[in-house]
Amino acid sequence: MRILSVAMPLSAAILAATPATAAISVSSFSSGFSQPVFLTGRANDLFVVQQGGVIERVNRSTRARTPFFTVPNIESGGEKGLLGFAFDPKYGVNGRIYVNVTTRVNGQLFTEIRRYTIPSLRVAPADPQVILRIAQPFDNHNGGWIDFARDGRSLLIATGDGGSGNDPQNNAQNRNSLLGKVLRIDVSRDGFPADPDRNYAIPADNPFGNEVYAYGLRNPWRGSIDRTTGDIFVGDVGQGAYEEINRLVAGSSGQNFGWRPLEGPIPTPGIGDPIPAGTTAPIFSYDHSIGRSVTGGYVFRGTRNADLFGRYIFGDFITGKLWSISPTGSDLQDLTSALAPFGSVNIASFGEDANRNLYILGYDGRILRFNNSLSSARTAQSSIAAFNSAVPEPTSWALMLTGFGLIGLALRRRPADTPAQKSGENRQPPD
Ligand SMILES: [Ca+2]
Ligand SMILES: [Ca+2]
Ligand SMILES: [Ca+2]
Repeated sequence: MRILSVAMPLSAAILAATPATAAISVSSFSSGFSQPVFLTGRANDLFVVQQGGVIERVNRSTRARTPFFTVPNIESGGEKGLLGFAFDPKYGVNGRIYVNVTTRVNGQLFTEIRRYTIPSLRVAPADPQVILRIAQPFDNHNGGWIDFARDGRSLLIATGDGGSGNDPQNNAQNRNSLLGKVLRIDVSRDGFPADPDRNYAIPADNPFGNEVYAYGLRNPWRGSIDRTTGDIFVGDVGQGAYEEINRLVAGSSGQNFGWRPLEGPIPTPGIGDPIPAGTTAPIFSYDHSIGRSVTGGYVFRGTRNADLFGRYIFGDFITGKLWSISPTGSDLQDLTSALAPFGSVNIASFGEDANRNLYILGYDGRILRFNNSLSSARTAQSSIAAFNSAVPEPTSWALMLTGFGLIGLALRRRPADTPAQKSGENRQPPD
């Protein structure tokens, strides 16, 4: 477990330089999707996951679109719907896909992790199989990201704190709750034969002997695994003060990322909980003068852009800001100018194709792609060498933002989500 003190030398704030800009360009890849919230790739195809339940296949060369699968029986809208998607690592032989959806049964909202078998590949048994069902106390904060860990059978699931504001049930700090967590479950077998809502097993090396892999998260909308290093990155949407990027160094688990006692680098305004010992600080955070809803991205491992290779790309849903940082959170680059030709882009998600090239999903239906860079002749190998020799550095830009955040805190304090704010949910998946 990697433990970082949350104590930050605030006196050092406001000394940092402004972030560097980078000559990165982006072009339109496709458009006309309905609330695209995720994208992944296999071979020469992209799979565009849309919040209402439709998954479309897009040929990367011709850009022709064909239906792939529509997830039935979900409740969509606001922060609900089809929120996460993953191919089984053995999809080519078993045809299995996994989705993270919200659904309502007898008035109760649930998160369900479901497995479907694509009929064209294999005759499906009783589809879907609900792998995991979690009751949702409130409609918002349903997390979303799922993906398979590198072991090929453990599914990682990002769950929100349940919803409302200020995590009123204190779910995120409760290691017996499945809310406000990164969960890790073994979907290859059923360790709970008597429980129809738990059709998976607990990996033997989970840190607390249950589903919990890391905790203290508010609404971890988008995460990713760096397939080169095994590090896991999770963007956690903040409440009224800070947005943050969290990192689980490869092989580490059990981190407490701090919510609700902490929001980003500061005690959550209006909470006053004692700060738990041994919390893990975000590698990067920014306050609400910069952006208001972080969209976690990817460490770029594609072939198209050597300038981005090995850097973590992420953005903000509300302000359309686009950034990159080193995997330790240093060396912030502002890439937002690359989006200027496209006007305002509500960055709902990022996604990778089979070559790990990166796409940006605009919630209005546009899919953008990073262009080849001028220096793309640089080999990936040299970039890997440079990355591996990198040494963690202080997050000076985050420190500066921390300083500004504290100065402006009293002015920006926001209480629990109000009905008016809830009614504004339909503007975005993550709040
Ligand atoms: Ca919820
Ligand atoms: Ca079971
Ligand atoms: Ca945190």
